[in-house]
Amino acid sequence: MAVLVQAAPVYNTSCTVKLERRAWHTLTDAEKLAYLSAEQCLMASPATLGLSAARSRFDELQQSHAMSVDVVHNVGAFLPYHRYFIHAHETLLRTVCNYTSPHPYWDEAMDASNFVSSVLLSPTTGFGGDGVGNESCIADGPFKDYVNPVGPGSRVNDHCITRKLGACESVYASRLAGREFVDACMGRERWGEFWPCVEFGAHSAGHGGIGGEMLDLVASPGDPLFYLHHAYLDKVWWEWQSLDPGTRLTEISGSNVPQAFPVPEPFLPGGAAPLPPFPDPDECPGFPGSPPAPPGVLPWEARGAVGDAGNVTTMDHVLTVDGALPDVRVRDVMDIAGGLLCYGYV
Ligand SMILES: [Cu+2]
Repeated sequence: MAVLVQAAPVYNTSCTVKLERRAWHTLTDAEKLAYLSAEQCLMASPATLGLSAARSRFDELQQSHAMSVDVVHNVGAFLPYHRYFIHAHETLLRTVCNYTSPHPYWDEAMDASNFVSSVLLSPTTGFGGDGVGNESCIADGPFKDYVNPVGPGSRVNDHCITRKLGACESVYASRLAGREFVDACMGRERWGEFWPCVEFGAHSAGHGGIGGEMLDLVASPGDPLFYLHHAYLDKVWWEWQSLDPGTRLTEISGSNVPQAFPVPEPFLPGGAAPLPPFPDPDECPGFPGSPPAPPGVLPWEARGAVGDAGNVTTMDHVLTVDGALPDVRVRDVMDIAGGLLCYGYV
C-alpha cells in the first residue's frame, strides 16, 4: 500500500473571513485573466512531491487523482474527496502562484444543452474551445500548448489536452446539466440517495458534455475545466447540506469499493427528472462515449481505502492528495465554513 502523508492538518480556529467562490460567468475579464494566468503558473512550477510522472505542480494534482481513481469514484467518499481536491488546487494557486481570489466555479445549468457556446470556452478570456483534428487537441486559449504526462487512462504518455464538444454523445450529456436534474437530486433526503444522484447526473453531464480528456475518469484533471466543474458539484453538495445542516454536516455512508449503482430513481421514467431519450445509435455510435479501459499494467501501486474499520465510508475515512496538502479525514471537510475549510458560495 502506498505511504500516505499523515501530518496534522492546520485548522482555522474560527472562520470569520470566508473566501466567497463565485461563478465564472460573473467574473470580470481581469478576474478571469488572473485565474487563467495563475493556472498557467502552476503548470510552469516544477513538481515538488516526488511523484513518478508529474513535472509540474499542476501535474502533481493530476497524478494524485489518477492514483486515487478507484477509491474516489462510485464510492461514499466521492464528494468529500473532490471537495478536498479542489481546496488543494485553490490553496496551491494562492500560495504558489500569488492568486488572491477564491476558486471560481462553472454554473453549468446556465450552459445546459449548449456547452459549445459557453463563455468558459472563450479563446481570450476562457479556457479555449473544442478539440480539433484527428487527435481532438484544443487549438486555442491559454492551455493549447500544455503537454500532460498522465493519461490517457492509467497510462503515462505525453499528450495534448483533448475535448470533443461536437460529438453527439457530448451534446446529449450537456442536456443533463439542466437545473431540473440538480433539483431532482436536491429532493433526496438522505446522503445515500443524494450522492449517487449527483455523481450520475450533474457530474456525468460536465465530464461527458466536454468529452475528450474530461471524460477520462483517471486523467480528467489534466483539463483545467475539471476544477471549475468539480467546484460546481461542491457547491451543489453544499446547497443540499445547507437545507438540513443538523443532519447533513455529519451523515456519511457508502461503499469504499467502487459500486456500479443503478440509474437513480429521479432519472427513471416517471421520476422527477427522467432522462431524455437516448440518441439513435445509428446517428451516435459513440454513445455513451466512455473511453475504453486502459490497457497494460498500472504505472503506480493500486491504492486502497484508509481510515475506516470496514468497507463502509465513515467520518474517519482518510482523504489524500499525496502531500500537496496534508492528509485529512472526511470529518474535516464536511463543513466548508468551519474547522479546516473556510469558504462559501455566491
Ligand atoms: Cu475525480
